[in-house]
Amino acid sequence: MSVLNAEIAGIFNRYAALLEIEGANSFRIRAYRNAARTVQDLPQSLESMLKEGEDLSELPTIGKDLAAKIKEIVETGQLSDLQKLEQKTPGDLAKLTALPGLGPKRVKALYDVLKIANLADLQTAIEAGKLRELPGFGSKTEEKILKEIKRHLQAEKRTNLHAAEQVAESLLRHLKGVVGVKAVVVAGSYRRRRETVGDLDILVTCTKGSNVMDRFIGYDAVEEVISKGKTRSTVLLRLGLQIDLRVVPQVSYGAALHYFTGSKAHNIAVRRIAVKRGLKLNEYGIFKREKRVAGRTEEEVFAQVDLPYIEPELRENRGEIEAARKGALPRLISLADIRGDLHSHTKATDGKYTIRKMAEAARERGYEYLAITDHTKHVTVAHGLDAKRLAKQIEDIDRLNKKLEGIMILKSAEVDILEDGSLDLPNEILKELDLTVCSVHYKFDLAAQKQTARIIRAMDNPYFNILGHPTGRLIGQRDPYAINMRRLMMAALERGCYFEVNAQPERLDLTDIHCRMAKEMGLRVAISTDAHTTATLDYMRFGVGQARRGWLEPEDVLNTRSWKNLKKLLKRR
Ligand code: DGT
Ligand code: CA
Ligand code: CA
Ligand code: ZN
Repeated sequence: MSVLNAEIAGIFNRYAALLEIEGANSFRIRAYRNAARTVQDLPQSLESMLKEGEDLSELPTIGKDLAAKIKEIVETGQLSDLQKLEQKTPGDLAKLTALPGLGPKRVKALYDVLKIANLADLQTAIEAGKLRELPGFGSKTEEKILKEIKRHLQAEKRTNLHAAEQVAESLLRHLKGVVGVKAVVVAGSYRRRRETVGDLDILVTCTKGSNVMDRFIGYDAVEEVISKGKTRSTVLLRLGLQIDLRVVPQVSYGAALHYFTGSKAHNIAVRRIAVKRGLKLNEYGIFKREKRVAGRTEEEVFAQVDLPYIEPELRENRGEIEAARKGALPRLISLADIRGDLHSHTKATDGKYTIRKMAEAARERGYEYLAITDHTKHVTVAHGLDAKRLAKQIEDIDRLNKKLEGIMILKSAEVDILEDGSLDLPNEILKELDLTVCSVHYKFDLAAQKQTARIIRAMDNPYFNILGHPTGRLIGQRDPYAINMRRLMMAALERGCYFEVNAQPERLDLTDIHCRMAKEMGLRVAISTDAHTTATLDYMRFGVGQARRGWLEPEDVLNTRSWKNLKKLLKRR
Protein backbone atom coordinates (compact mmCIF):
# COMPACT_ATOMS: atom_id res chain seq x y z
CA MET A 1 0.00 0.00 0.00
CA SER A 2 1.22 3.48 -0.70
CA VAL A 3 -1.00 5.99 1.05
CA LEU A 4 -0.39 9.70 0.70
CA ASN A 5 -0.75 12.13 3.62
CA ALA A 6 -3.31 14.06 1.58
CA GLU A 7 -5.48 10.93 1.40
CA ILE A 8 -5.33 10.44 5.16
CA ALA A 9 -6.22 14.09 5.74
CA GLY A 10 -9.10 13.71 3.28
CA ILE A 11 -10.44 10.69 5.16
CA PHE A 12 -10.31 12.53 8.50
CA ASN A 13 -12.05 15.58 7.07
CA ARG A 14 -14.73 13.44 5.52
CA TYR A 15 -15.23 11.61 8.78
CA ALA A 16 -15.54 14.91 10.66
CA ALA A 17 -18.19 16.13 8.22
CA LEU A 18 -20.25 12.96 8.61
CA LEU A 19 -19.93 13.11 12.40
CA GLU A 20 -21.23 16.63 12.20
CA ILE A 21 -24.30 15.59 10.22
CA GLU A 22 -24.90 12.85 12.71
CA GLY A 23 -24.83 15.48 15.46
CA ALA A 24 -21.81 14.04 17.25
CA ASN A 25 -20.00 15.83 20.06
CA SER A 26 -18.21 18.93 18.77
CA PHE A 27 -15.02 18.11 20.64
CA ARG A 28 -14.73 14.85 18.73
CA ILE A 29 -15.43 16.54 15.41
CA ARG A 30 -12.75 19.12 16.07
CA ALA A 31 -10.25 16.42 17.02
CA TYR A 32 -10.55 14.91 13.52
CA ARG A 33 -10.32 18.29 11.79
CA ASN A 34 -7.20 19.19 13.80
CA ALA A 35 -5.67 15.83 13.01
CA ALA A 36 -6.38 16.32 9.30
CA ARG A 37 -4.58 19.63 9.47
CA THR A 38 -1.57 18.13 11.26
CA VAL A 39 -1.34 15.33 8.72
CA GLN A 40 -1.59 17.70 5.79
CA ASP A 41 1.19 19.89 7.18
CA LEU A 42 3.67 17.10 7.87
CA PRO A 43 6.81 17.26 5.77
CA GLN A 44 7.33 13.51 5.85
CA SER A 45 4.93 10.79 4.74
CA LEU A 46 3.15 9.03 7.60
CA GLU A 47 3.70 5.78 5.81
CA SER A 48 7.47 6.17 5.97
CA MET A 49 7.29 7.35 9.59
CA LEU A 50 5.44 4.17 10.49
CA LYS A 51 7.97 2.09 8.59
CA GLU A 52 10.72 3.69 10.63
CA GLY A 53 8.84 2.75 13.76
CA GLU A 54 8.07 6.29 14.88
CA ASP A 55 5.42 6.84 17.52
CA LEU A 56 2.76 8.90 15.77
CA SER A 57 0.96 9.69 19.01
CA GLU A 58 3.85 12.06 19.76
CA LEU A 59 2.69 14.38 16.99
CA PRO A 60 0.63 17.36 18.14
CA THR A 61 -3.16 16.75 18.02
CA ILE A 62 -2.60 13.00 17.40
CA GLY A 63 -3.35 10.79 20.39
CA LYS A 64 -3.15 7.02 20.73
CA ASP A 65 -6.58 6.57 19.17
CA LEU A 66 -5.85 8.67 16.09
CA ALA A 67 -2.40 7.10 15.72
CA ALA A 68 -4.10 3.70 15.53
CA LYS A 69 -6.52 5.03 12.91
CA ILE A 70 -3.64 6.34 10.80
CA LYS A 71 -1.99 2.95 11.01
CA GLU A 72 -5.20 1.32 9.84
CA ILE A 73 -5.45 3.68 6.86
CA VAL A 74 -1.82 3.13 5.89
CA GLU A 75 -2.22 -0.64 6.09
CA THR A 76 -5.62 -1.01 4.46
CA GLY A 77 -6.15 2.18 2.48
CA GLN A 78 -9.35 2.90 4.38
CA LEU A 79 -10.91 3.62 7.73
CA SER A 80 -13.56 1.13 8.78
CA ASP A 81 -15.28 3.63 11.08
CA LEU A 82 -15.72 5.95 8.13
CA GLN A 83 -17.13 3.18 5.98
CA LYS A 84 -19.67 2.32 8.66
CA LEU A 85 -20.71 5.93 8.96
CA GLU A 86 -20.89 6.32 5.18
CA GLN A 87 -23.30 3.41 4.97
CA LYS A 88 -25.53 5.14 7.47
CA THR A 89 -25.37 8.52 5.68
CA PRO A 90 -27.24 8.93 2.41
CA GLY A 91 -25.69 10.37 -0.77
CA ASP A 92 -22.90 12.88 -0.69
CA LEU A 93 -24.05 14.89 2.30
CA ALA A 94 -20.52 15.31 3.59
CA LYS A 95 -19.58 17.29 0.52
CA LEU A 96 -22.61 19.54 0.89
CA THR A 97 -21.62 20.62 4.38
CA ALA A 98 -18.44 22.07 2.90
CA LEU A 99 -20.49 24.73 1.07
CA PRO A 100 -20.45 28.06 2.92
CA GLY A 101 -23.91 28.87 4.25
CA LEU A 102 -24.84 25.20 4.58
CA GLY A 103 -24.04 23.77 7.98
CA PRO A 104 -24.77 20.11 8.79
CA LYS A 105 -28.18 20.99 10.27
CA ARG A 106 -29.34 22.64 7.06
CA VAL A 107 -27.90 19.83 4.94
CA LYS A 108 -29.89 17.38 7.00
CA ALA A 109 -33.05 19.47 6.60
CA LEU A 110 -32.55 19.63 2.84
CA TYR A 111 -32.26 15.88 2.75
CA ASP A 112 -35.21 15.19 5.00
CA VAL A 113 -37.60 17.54 3.17
CA LEU A 114 -36.36 17.65 -0.44
CA LYS A 115 -34.26 14.47 -0.62
CA ILE A 116 -31.23 16.50 -1.69
CA ALA A 117 -28.26 14.14 -1.44
CA ASN A 118 -25.56 15.68 -3.63
CA LEU A 119 -24.42 18.82 -5.44
CA ALA A 120 -26.40 18.02 -8.59
CA ASP A 121 -29.66 17.55 -6.61
CA LEU A 122 -29.01 20.82 -4.86
CA GLN A 123 -28.39 22.68 -8.10
CA THR A 124 -31.59 21.28 -9.63
CA ALA A 125 -33.63 22.24 -6.58
CA ILE A 126 -32.29 25.79 -6.61
CA GLU A 127 -32.90 26.19 -10.31
CA ALA A 128 -36.49 25.02 -9.76
CA GLY A 129 -36.86 27.65 -7.01
CA LYS A 130 -37.59 24.98 -4.40
CA LEU A 131 -35.08 26.02 -1.77
CA ARG A 132 -36.65 29.39 -1.05
CA GLU A 133 -39.82 27.62 0.02
CA LEU A 134 -38.02 26.18 3.04
CA PRO A 135 -37.88 28.13 6.28
CA GLY A 136 -34.55 29.89 6.65
CA PHE A 137 -33.68 29.85 2.92
CA GLY A 138 -34.34 32.95 0.77
CA SER A 139 -33.58 33.77 -2.86
CA LYS A 140 -30.36 35.47 -1.70
CA THR A 141 -29.22 32.22 -0.07
CA GLU A 142 -30.11 30.34 -3.25
CA GLU A 143 -28.00 32.67 -5.32
CA LYS A 144 -25.04 32.40 -2.96
CA ILE A 145 -25.18 28.62 -2.82
CA LEU A 146 -25.47 28.33 -6.59
CA LYS A 147 -22.32 30.39 -7.00
CA GLU A 148 -20.53 28.18 -4.49
CA ILE A 149 -21.62 25.00 -6.26
CA LYS A 150 -20.17 26.23 -9.53
CA ARG A 151 -16.93 27.22 -7.86
CA HIS A 152 -16.77 23.91 -6.10
CA LEU A 153 -17.24 21.91 -9.26
CA GLN A 154 -14.43 23.90 -10.86
CA ALA A 155 -12.05 23.80 -7.93
CA GLU A 156 -12.47 20.06 -7.65
CA LYS A 157 -10.76 19.54 -10.93
CA ARG A 158 -7.54 21.21 -9.79
CA THR A 159 -5.19 20.04 -7.05
CA ASN A 160 -3.40 22.26 -4.59
CA LEU A 161 0.35 22.51 -5.26
CA HIS A 162 1.14 21.19 -1.80
CA ALA A 163 -0.83 17.96 -2.30
CA ALA A 164 0.62 17.68 -5.81
CA GLU A 165 4.10 17.96 -4.31
CA GLN A 166 3.50 15.04 -1.97
CA VAL A 167 2.33 12.92 -4.90
CA ALA A 168 5.21 14.00 -7.11
CA GLU A 169 7.86 13.26 -4.50
CA SER A 170 6.45 9.85 -3.71
CA LEU A 171 6.07 8.94 -7.38
CA LEU A 172 9.55 10.18 -8.26
CA ARG A 173 11.00 7.95 -5.54
CA HIS A 174 9.00 5.08 -7.00
CA LEU A 175 10.35 5.68 -10.52
CA LYS A 176 13.95 6.59 -9.76
CA GLY A 177 14.84 3.11 -8.69
CA VAL A 178 13.78 1.55 -11.99
CA VAL A 179 16.56 -0.07 -14.01
CA GLY A 180 17.54 2.00 -17.03
CA VAL A 181 15.88 5.21 -15.92
CA LYS A 182 18.21 8.19 -16.34
CA ALA A 183 16.20 11.34 -15.64
CA VAL A 184 12.77 11.82 -14.09
CA VAL A 185 11.35 15.32 -13.83
CA VAL A 186 7.96 16.92 -13.30
CA ALA A 187 7.16 19.55 -15.94
CA GLY A 188 3.89 21.42 -16.60
CA SER A 189 2.27 23.90 -14.25
CA TYR A 190 3.93 22.07 -11.37
CA ARG A 191 7.36 23.16 -12.52
CA ARG A 192 6.06 26.67 -13.08
CA ARG A 193 4.94 26.59 -9.42
CA ARG A 194 1.33 27.47 -10.13
CA GLU A 195 -0.79 27.46 -6.97
CA THR A 196 -2.89 24.56 -8.28
CA VAL A 197 -2.26 21.97 -10.97
CA GLY A 198 -4.73 20.41 -13.40
CA ASP A 199 -2.57 17.31 -13.80
CA LEU A 200 1.07 16.27 -13.40
CA ASP A 201 3.29 15.95 -16.46
CA ILE A 202 6.24 13.67 -15.89
CA LEU A 203 9.13 13.33 -18.25
CA VAL A 204 11.47 10.35 -18.28
CA THR A 205 14.59 9.44 -20.22
CA CYS A 206 15.73 5.84 -20.07
CA THR A 207 17.64 3.14 -21.86
CA LYS A 208 15.92 0.82 -24.31
CA GLY A 209 13.94 -1.98 -22.75
CA SER A 210 13.39 -0.26 -19.40
CA ASN A 211 10.14 -1.32 -17.77
CA VAL A 212 9.39 2.19 -16.53
CA MET A 213 5.84 2.15 -17.94
CA ASP A 214 4.92 -1.04 -16.07
CA ARG A 215 6.39 0.43 -12.96
CA PHE A 216 4.40 3.66 -13.47
CA ILE A 217 1.00 1.99 -13.84
CA GLY A 218 1.90 -0.29 -10.95
CA TYR A 219 2.28 2.65 -8.54
CA ASP A 220 -0.19 1.73 -5.87
CA ALA A 221 -1.94 5.07 -5.43
CA VAL A 222 -3.27 4.48 -8.97
CA GLU A 223 -7.00 4.01 -9.24
CA GLU A 224 -7.35 3.67 -13.00
CA VAL A 225 -5.02 3.27 -15.96
CA ILE A 226 -6.47 5.58 -18.61
CA SER A 227 -3.98 4.69 -21.32
CA LYS A 228 -0.72 2.82 -21.67
CA GLY A 229 1.72 3.07 -24.55
CA LYS A 230 5.44 2.83 -25.24
CA THR A 231 6.11 6.56 -24.99
CA ARG A 232 3.06 7.87 -23.19
CA SER A 233 0.77 6.64 -20.41
CA THR A 234 -1.86 8.29 -18.30
CA VAL A 235 -3.22 7.23 -14.91
CA LEU A 236 -5.76 8.56 -12.46
CA LEU A 237 -4.88 8.43 -8.76
CA ARG A 238 -7.36 7.72 -5.96
CA LEU A 239 -6.81 11.32 -4.92
CA GLY A 240 -8.48 12.39 -8.18
CA LEU A 241 -5.24 13.67 -9.72
CA GLN A 242 -4.32 12.61 -13.24
CA ILE A 243 -0.72 11.94 -14.24
CA ASP A 244 0.79 11.90 -17.71
CA LEU A 245 4.13 10.21 -18.19
CA ARG A 246 6.19 10.56 -21.32
CA VAL A 247 9.38 8.82 -22.27
CA VAL A 248 11.64 10.87 -24.53
CA PRO A 249 15.05 10.14 -26.06
CA GLN A 250 18.07 11.80 -24.42
CA VAL A 251 18.70 14.02 -27.48
CA SER A 252 15.21 15.49 -27.08
CA TYR A 253 15.24 15.91 -23.30
CA GLY A 254 15.64 19.71 -23.26
CA ALA A 255 13.13 20.30 -26.04
CA ALA A 256 10.58 18.03 -24.39
CA LEU A 257 11.17 19.62 -20.99
CA HIS A 258 10.62 23.05 -22.52
CA TYR A 259 7.54 21.91 -24.42
CA PHE A 260 5.84 20.16 -21.50
CA THR A 261 6.75 22.85 -19.00
CA GLY A 262 4.74 25.32 -21.02
CA SER A 263 2.79 27.36 -20.54
CA LYS A 264 1.01 26.83 -23.79
CA ALA A 265 0.98 30.60 -24.41
CA HIS A 266 4.74 30.80 -23.79
CA ASN A 267 5.38 27.83 -26.11
CA ILE A 268 3.39 29.38 -28.90
CA ALA A 269 5.28 32.67 -28.58
CA VAL A 270 8.66 30.90 -28.66
CA ARG A 271 7.63 28.76 -31.60
CA ARG A 272 6.64 31.90 -33.50
CA ILE A 273 10.19 33.23 -33.16
CA ALA A 274 11.59 29.91 -34.37
CA VAL A 275 9.31 29.90 -37.40
CA LYS A 276 10.43 33.42 -38.30
CA ARG A 277 13.98 32.11 -38.45
CA GLY A 278 13.02 29.22 -40.69
CA LEU A 279 13.35 26.73 -37.83
CA LYS A 280 10.94 24.04 -36.72
CA LEU A 281 10.37 23.63 -32.97
CA ASN A 282 8.56 20.75 -31.30
CA GLU A 283 8.97 18.43 -28.33
CA TYR A 284 11.76 16.52 -30.12
CA GLY A 285 14.03 19.47 -30.79
CA ILE A 286 14.74 22.44 -33.00
CA PHE A 287 15.20 21.52 -36.63
CA LYS A 288 16.79 23.31 -39.58
CA ARG A 289 15.29 21.64 -42.61
CA GLU A 290 15.31 18.05 -41.36
CA LYS A 291 18.40 18.34 -39.20
CA ARG A 292 18.16 18.61 -35.42
CA VAL A 293 20.21 21.63 -34.31
CA ALA A 294 19.24 21.59 -30.62
CA GLY A 295 17.23 19.59 -28.10
CA ARG A 296 19.44 18.08 -25.43
CA THR A 297 19.05 20.94 -22.94
CA GLU A 298 16.61 23.82 -22.51
CA GLU A 299 19.50 26.31 -22.73
CA GLU A 300 20.32 24.95 -26.20
CA VAL A 301 16.72 25.40 -27.30
CA PHE A 302 16.54 29.00 -26.04
CA ALA A 303 19.91 29.77 -27.62
CA GLN A 304 18.65 28.75 -31.07
CA VAL A 305 16.04 31.51 -30.86
CA ASP A 306 18.62 33.94 -29.41
CA LEU A 307 17.14 33.98 -25.94
CA PRO A 308 18.85 33.47 -22.58
CA TYR A 309 17.47 30.80 -20.26
CA ILE A 310 14.06 31.84 -18.90
CA GLU A 311 13.06 30.49 -15.46
CA PRO A 312 9.97 28.21 -15.53
CA GLU A 313 7.99 30.47 -13.17
CA LEU A 314 8.18 33.28 -15.72
CA ARG A 315 6.92 31.24 -18.67
CA GLU A 316 3.38 32.55 -18.86
CA ASN A 317 3.81 34.85 -21.86
CA ARG A 318 3.45 37.83 -19.60
CA GLY A 319 6.33 39.79 -21.11
CA GLU A 320 9.16 37.37 -20.29
CA ILE A 321 10.16 36.91 -23.92
CA GLU A 322 10.43 40.65 -24.57
CA ALA A 323 12.36 41.07 -21.30
CA ALA A 324 14.69 38.20 -22.23
CA ARG A 325 15.35 39.74 -25.62
CA LYS A 326 16.29 43.04 -24.01
CA GLY A 327 18.43 41.36 -21.37
CA ALA A 328 15.97 42.69 -18.79
CA LEU A 329 14.87 39.47 -17.08
CA PRO A 330 14.57 39.79 -13.30
CA ARG A 331 17.14 38.06 -11.11
CA LEU A 332 14.48 36.08 -9.29
CA ILE A 333 14.47 35.68 -5.54
CA SER A 334 15.31 32.20 -4.26
CA LEU A 335 14.89 30.39 -0.97
CA ALA A 336 18.58 30.94 -0.20
CA ASP A 337 18.02 34.72 -0.13
CA ILE A 338 15.55 34.50 2.77
CA ARG A 339 17.10 35.52 6.09
CA GLY A 340 14.14 35.21 8.43
CA ASP A 341 10.44 34.63 8.83
CA LEU A 342 8.13 37.45 9.91
CA HIS A 343 4.93 35.55 10.78
CA SER A 344 4.67 32.58 13.15
CA HIS A 345 2.42 31.33 15.96
CA THR A 346 3.12 29.53 19.21
CA LYS A 347 1.28 27.50 21.83
CA ALA A 348 0.19 30.75 23.46
CA THR A 349 -2.51 30.97 20.77
CA ASP A 350 -3.26 28.46 18.00
CA GLY A 351 0.32 27.33 17.30
CA LYS A 352 1.58 23.98 18.54
CA TYR A 353 5.06 24.68 19.92
CA THR A 354 6.82 26.96 22.37
CA ILE A 355 8.66 30.12 21.38
CA ARG A 356 11.97 28.38 22.01
CA LYS A 357 11.12 25.41 19.79
CA MET A 358 9.99 27.69 16.98
CA ALA A 359 13.15 29.79 17.30
CA GLU A 360 15.39 26.74 17.24
CA ALA A 361 13.61 25.46 14.15
CA ALA A 362 14.15 28.82 12.47
CA ARG A 363 17.84 28.66 13.38
CA GLU A 364 18.08 25.17 11.87
CA ARG A 365 16.86 26.69 8.63
CA GLY A 366 19.76 29.11 8.67
CA TYR A 367 17.65 32.14 9.56
CA GLU A 368 18.90 35.15 11.47
CA TYR A 369 15.53 36.08 12.93
CA LEU A 370 12.00 34.86 13.55
CA ALA A 371 9.05 37.07 14.45
CA ILE A 372 6.57 35.58 16.91
CA THR A 373 3.18 36.89 15.81
CA ASP A 374 0.52 35.34 17.97
CA HIS A 375 -3.10 36.37 17.52
CA THR A 376 -4.63 39.18 19.55
CA LYS A 377 -7.69 39.02 21.76
CA HIS A 378 -10.43 39.54 19.17
CA VAL A 379 -9.61 36.10 17.75
CA THR A 380 -11.21 34.29 20.66
CA VAL A 381 -11.20 30.86 18.98
CA ALA A 382 -7.40 31.03 18.96
CA HIS A 383 -7.30 32.32 22.55
CA GLY A 384 -5.77 35.60 21.27
CA LEU A 385 -3.46 37.62 23.53
CA ASP A 386 -4.63 40.65 25.44
CA ALA A 387 -2.19 43.43 26.38
CA LYS A 388 -1.27 41.71 29.63
CA ARG A 389 -0.45 38.35 28.11
CA LEU A 390 1.46 40.04 25.29
CA ALA A 391 3.49 42.03 27.84
CA LYS A 392 4.40 38.75 29.51
CA GLN A 393 5.36 37.24 26.14
CA ILE A 394 7.59 40.25 25.44
CA GLU A 395 9.44 39.61 28.72
CA ASP A 396 9.79 35.92 27.89
CA ILE A 397 11.28 36.77 24.52
CA ASP A 398 13.74 39.27 26.00
CA ARG A 399 14.89 36.59 28.39
CA LEU A 400 15.12 33.93 25.68
CA ASN A 401 17.07 36.23 23.38
CA LYS A 402 19.77 36.52 26.04
CA LYS A 403 20.05 32.75 26.28
CA LEU A 404 19.68 31.60 22.69
CA GLU A 405 22.57 31.98 20.29
CA GLY A 406 22.47 32.27 16.54
CA ILE A 407 18.87 33.40 16.22
CA MET A 408 17.08 36.61 17.12
CA ILE A 409 13.44 36.39 18.19
CA LEU A 410 11.48 39.44 17.12
CA LYS A 411 8.68 40.64 19.36
CA SER A 412 5.55 40.94 17.31
CA ALA A 413 1.86 40.07 17.05
CA GLU A 414 -0.70 39.38 14.37
CA VAL A 415 -2.91 42.27 15.39
CA ASP A 416 -6.55 42.06 14.41
CA ILE A 417 -7.92 44.89 12.30
CA LEU A 418 -11.31 45.62 13.87
CA GLU A 419 -14.40 46.49 11.90
CA ASP A 420 -13.92 50.24 12.31
CA GLY A 421 -10.26 50.03 11.24
CA SER A 422 -8.82 50.39 14.71
CA LEU A 423 -6.27 47.86 15.95
CA ASP A 424 -7.17 45.22 18.53
CA LEU A 425 -4.55 46.30 21.12
CA PRO A 426 -3.68 49.77 22.47
CA ASN A 427 -0.62 51.62 21.15
CA GLU A 428 0.99 51.54 24.62
CA ILE A 429 1.67 47.83 24.12
CA LEU A 430 2.17 47.90 20.34
CA LYS A 431 5.05 50.33 20.76
CA GLU A 432 6.95 47.70 22.73
CA LEU A 433 7.04 45.41 19.66
CA ASP A 434 9.74 45.15 16.99
CA LEU A 435 7.08 45.07 14.29
CA THR A 436 3.41 44.22 13.72
CA VAL A 437 1.56 42.11 11.19
CA CYS A 438 -2.02 43.37 10.98
CA SER A 439 -4.79 41.22 9.50
CA VAL A 440 -8.50 41.09 8.80
CA HIS A 441 -10.13 37.99 10.27
CA TYR A 442 -13.86 38.82 10.24
CA LYS A 443 -16.42 40.98 8.45
CA PHE A 444 -15.27 39.71 5.08
CA ASP A 445 -18.45 40.77 3.32
CA LEU A 446 -18.09 44.57 3.47
CA ALA A 447 -18.39 46.43 0.15
CA ALA A 448 -15.03 47.11 -1.53
CA GLN A 449 -15.03 50.77 -0.64
CA LYS A 450 -15.73 50.10 3.02
CA GLN A 451 -13.24 47.25 3.30
CA THR A 452 -10.54 49.37 1.65
CA ALA A 453 -11.28 52.32 3.94
CA ARG A 454 -11.19 50.00 6.97
CA ILE A 455 -7.71 48.75 6.13
CA ILE A 456 -6.38 52.20 5.21
CA ARG A 457 -7.65 53.50 8.52
CA ALA A 458 -5.71 50.70 10.22
CA MET A 459 -2.57 51.73 8.31
CA ASP A 460 -3.01 55.23 9.71
CA ASN A 461 -1.96 53.78 13.04
CA PRO A 462 1.81 54.46 13.32
CA TYR A 463 2.42 50.94 14.66
CA PHE A 464 1.02 49.20 11.58
CA ASN A 465 3.86 47.56 9.61
CA ILE A 466 2.78 44.64 7.43
CA LEU A 467 -0.67 43.77 6.10
CA GLY A 468 -1.11 40.02 6.72
CA HIS A 469 -2.71 37.76 4.04
CA PRO A 470 -4.03 40.88 2.26
CA THR A 471 -7.11 39.41 0.53
CA GLY A 472 -8.14 36.66 2.97
CA ARG A 473 -8.76 34.16 0.20
CA LEU A 474 -8.47 30.39 0.71
CA ILE A 475 -7.72 28.68 -2.58
CA GLY A 476 -10.78 26.80 -3.87
CA GLN A 477 -12.63 27.46 -0.60
CA ARG A 478 -13.13 31.15 0.03
CA ASP A 479 -13.07 34.09 -2.34
CA PRO A 480 -10.91 37.11 -1.55
CA TYR A 481 -12.84 39.86 0.19
CA ALA A 482 -13.59 42.86 -1.96
CA ILE A 483 -10.88 45.54 -1.85
CA ASN A 484 -9.39 48.12 -4.17
CA MET A 485 -5.89 46.63 -4.39
CA ARG A 486 -4.25 49.55 -6.17
CA ARG A 487 -5.56 52.05 -3.64
CA LEU A 488 -4.45 49.89 -0.74
CA MET A 489 -0.97 49.49 -2.16
CA MET A 490 -0.77 53.21 -2.76
CA ALA A 491 -1.88 53.89 0.80
CA ALA A 492 0.80 51.50 2.11
CA LEU A 493 3.49 53.24 0.04
CA GLU A 494 2.47 56.66 1.29
CA ARG A 495 2.58 55.52 4.92
CA GLY A 496 5.66 53.29 4.86
CA CYS A 497 3.66 50.08 5.37
CA TYR A 498 4.21 46.77 3.59
CA PHE A 499 2.25 43.77 2.34
CA GLU A 500 2.69 40.12 3.16
CA VAL A 501 2.95 37.22 0.75
CA ASN A 502 1.49 34.57 3.02
CA ALA A 503 3.16 31.27 2.10
CA GLN A 504 0.51 28.88 3.49
CA PRO A 505 -0.20 26.69 0.46
CA GLU A 506 -3.95 27.21 0.76
CA ARG A 507 -3.55 30.98 1.01
CA LEU A 508 -0.72 32.20 -1.25
CA ASP A 509 -1.94 35.67 -0.57
CA LEU A 510 -0.75 37.93 -2.33
CA THR A 511 -1.12 36.06 -5.61
CA ASP A 512 1.55 36.10 -8.32
CA ILE A 513 -0.30 38.85 -10.22
CA HIS A 514 -0.52 41.04 -7.12
CA CYS A 515 3.18 40.44 -6.34
CA ARG A 516 3.97 41.82 -9.76
CA MET A 517 1.67 44.76 -9.20
CA ALA A 518 3.40 45.53 -5.89
CA LYS A 519 6.79 45.40 -7.59
CA GLU A 520 5.67 47.74 -10.35
CA MET A 521 4.35 50.19 -7.79
CA GLY A 522 7.58 50.00 -5.79
CA LEU A 523 5.92 48.39 -2.77
CA ARG A 524 8.06 45.83 -0.96
CA VAL A 525 6.62 42.66 0.52
CA ALA A 526 7.48 40.20 3.28
CA ILE A 527 7.32 36.52 2.35
CA SER A 528 6.13 34.82 5.54
CA THR A 529 4.98 31.33 6.42
CA ASP A 530 2.38 32.02 9.12
CA ALA A 531 3.75 28.75 10.57
CA HIS A 532 1.74 27.12 13.35
CA THR A 533 4.29 24.30 13.72
CA THR A 534 8.05 23.98 13.37
CA ALA A 535 7.83 21.88 10.20
CA THR A 536 5.62 24.35 8.36
CA LEU A 537 8.38 26.94 8.48
CA ASP A 538 9.30 25.09 5.30
CA TYR A 539 6.20 26.49 3.58
CA MET A 540 8.53 29.37 2.71
CA ARG A 541 9.14 27.57 -0.61
CA PHE A 542 5.52 28.10 -1.68
CA GLY A 543 5.69 31.82 -0.93
CA VAL A 544 8.97 32.11 -2.79
CA GLY A 545 7.42 30.24 -5.75
CA GLN A 546 4.55 32.70 -5.90
CA ALA A 547 6.94 35.65 -5.58
CA ARG A 548 9.05 34.28 -8.43
CA ARG A 549 5.92 34.00 -10.56
CA GLY A 550 5.39 37.67 -9.69
CA TRP A 551 8.90 38.56 -10.97
CA LEU A 552 10.20 39.53 -7.51
CA GLU A 553 13.90 40.00 -6.90
CA PRO A 554 15.68 39.84 -3.51
CA GLU A 555 15.57 43.63 -3.30
CA ASP A 556 11.74 43.58 -3.48
CA VAL A 557 11.45 41.36 -0.42
CA LEU A 558 11.87 42.68 3.13
CA ASN A 559 13.12 39.49 4.73
CA THR A 560 16.14 39.11 2.47
CA ARG A 561 17.72 41.78 4.67
CA SER A 562 19.66 41.59 7.89
CA TRP A 563 17.62 42.64 10.93
CA LYS A 564 19.69 45.81 11.14
CA ASN A 565 18.65 46.90 7.65
CA LEU A 566 15.12 45.61 7.95
CA LYS A 567 14.63 47.61 11.13
CA LYS A 568 15.41 50.82 9.24
CA LEU A 569 12.79 50.01 6.60
CA LEU A 570 10.16 49.33 9.24
CA LYS A 571 10.63 52.74 10.80
CA ARG A 572 7.49 54.70 9.91
CA ARG A 573 7.93 58.18 8.56
P1 DGT B 1 -2.49 22.37 -15.82
O1 DGT B 1 -2.17 20.94 -15.96
O2 DGT B 1 -3.86 22.73 -16.25
O3 DGT B 1 -2.22 22.91 -14.45
O4 DGT B 1 -1.53 23.23 -16.80
P2 DGT B 1 -0.27 22.76 -17.65
O5 DGT B 1 0.44 23.99 -18.08
O6 DGT B 1 0.53 21.75 -16.93
O7 DGT B 1 -0.95 22.18 -18.98
P3 DGT B 1 -1.10 20.69 -19.54
O8 DGT B 1 -0.91 19.66 -18.51
O9 DGT B 1 -2.38 20.69 -20.29
O10 DGT B 1 0.06 20.59 -20.61
C1 DGT B 1 1.41 20.55 -20.23
C2 DGT B 1 2.21 21.43 -21.14
O11 DGT B 1 2.18 20.90 -22.47
C3 DGT B 1 1.67 22.83 -21.29
O12 DGT B 1 2.08 23.69 -20.24
C4 DGT B 1 2.25 23.23 -22.60
C5 DGT B 1 2.25 21.97 -23.40
N1 DGT B 1 1.08 21.97 -24.30
C6 DGT B 1 -0.09 21.35 -24.09
N2 DGT B 1 -0.92 21.57 -25.13
C7 DGT B 1 -0.24 22.34 -26.01
C8 DGT B 1 -0.54 22.92 -27.29
O13 DGT B 1 -1.63 22.75 -27.84
N3 DGT B 1 0.43 23.67 -27.89
C9 DGT B 1 1.63 23.87 -27.30
N4 DGT B 1 2.53 24.62 -27.92
N5 DGT B 1 1.95 23.35 -26.11
C10 DGT B 1 1.03 22.60 -25.47
CA1 CA C 1 -0.27 19.72 -16.20
CA1 CA D 1 -1.01 17.18 -18.90
ZN1 ZN E 1 -4.15 35.48 10.12
